[in-house]
Amino acid sequence: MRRRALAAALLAPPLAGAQELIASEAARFTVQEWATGLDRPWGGAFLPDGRLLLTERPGRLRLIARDGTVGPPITGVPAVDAGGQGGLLDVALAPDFAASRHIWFAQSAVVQGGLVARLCRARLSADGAALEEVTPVLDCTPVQRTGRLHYGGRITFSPDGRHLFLTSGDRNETRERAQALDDLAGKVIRLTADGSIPADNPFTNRRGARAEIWSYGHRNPQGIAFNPATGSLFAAEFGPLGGDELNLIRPGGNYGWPVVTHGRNYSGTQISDRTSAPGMVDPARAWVPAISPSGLAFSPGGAFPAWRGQAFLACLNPPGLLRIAMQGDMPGAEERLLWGRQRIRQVLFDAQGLAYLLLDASRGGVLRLPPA
Ligand SMILES: [Ca+2]
Repeated sequence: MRRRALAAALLAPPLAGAQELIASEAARFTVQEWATGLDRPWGGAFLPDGRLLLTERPGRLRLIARDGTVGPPITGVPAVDAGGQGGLLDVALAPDFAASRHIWFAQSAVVQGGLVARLCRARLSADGAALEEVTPVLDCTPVQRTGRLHYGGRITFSPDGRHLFLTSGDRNETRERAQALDDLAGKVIRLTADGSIPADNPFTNRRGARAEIWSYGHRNPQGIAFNPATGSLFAAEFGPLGGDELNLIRPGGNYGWPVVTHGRNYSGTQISDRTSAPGMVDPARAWVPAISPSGLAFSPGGAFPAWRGQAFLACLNPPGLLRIAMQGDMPGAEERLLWGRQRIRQVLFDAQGLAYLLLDASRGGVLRLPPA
């Protein structure tokens, strides 16, 4: 792949095989086409050796070498239903991956003639070629007979490695699922690192409530990450027409959907006449018009010291990368980077602080942003 700096191309779209210089308010970086030929990459996790374990939504899992070389599909991935917004979704390494080689992933699965978002654990073989001991751990039931939208499907671990968090969407057909505590749709779910239900979850002792629930009232959260400066958990979710949200997630919190929202139906009609209500948590930030935020990550700094602790959202429509300066847990000024170009499903940072952008296209790939 040719890689040359094009200082003159500040506002031009990226050229195939080329490198482009971008001057951000906080940092100067270049844009590299790092990995190509990927079909709707959705989530990824860096292995300790620096390779990237990456999902493609149609149902493939691959290892990407440090130079961007795309490996063959890893065998043993279970069947997914890739219709609508479903498929193979996020992947995360178990905190003890170096010893156990365990990984976790989310997918849409056919169950009882319907569809469900499913969390699985597996072991990545020593040579990285196969998944072994694939174990479904949790289905976000009840199973839904119709509709292939709003699975959520993003996974993160707490910084201490003791808990796994999974986002689950409302599945779109019946919005009130997000408010129902006997239903795992429209939730942030918390499990222990081995997949069991923690004894200290907020609804463990509430009759009729699912003990896996950490927070509820979510529409379609596809971003989740811990703020390294404060240890707080944040999630990003798609609103309907307008009303996308960044939320500071607290245990037992009701985030309002569909009772309160800043958004409207796609037809323009009203969903709710309220954007806020007692007992419901207001978003840390809401966007009207929409930005369609999928993945969320906080920069570790590294090669970009000025970005340390700032939040980055992968946006689909309008497409681009949104940088949010954080003051503790308060979102501050925003900067729109690479705006209006390519749909970005997820943003990842490697150990050196370089950002990787997963391009949401059937002929997609991964961009890398090294310092200029
Ligand atoms: Ca909300």
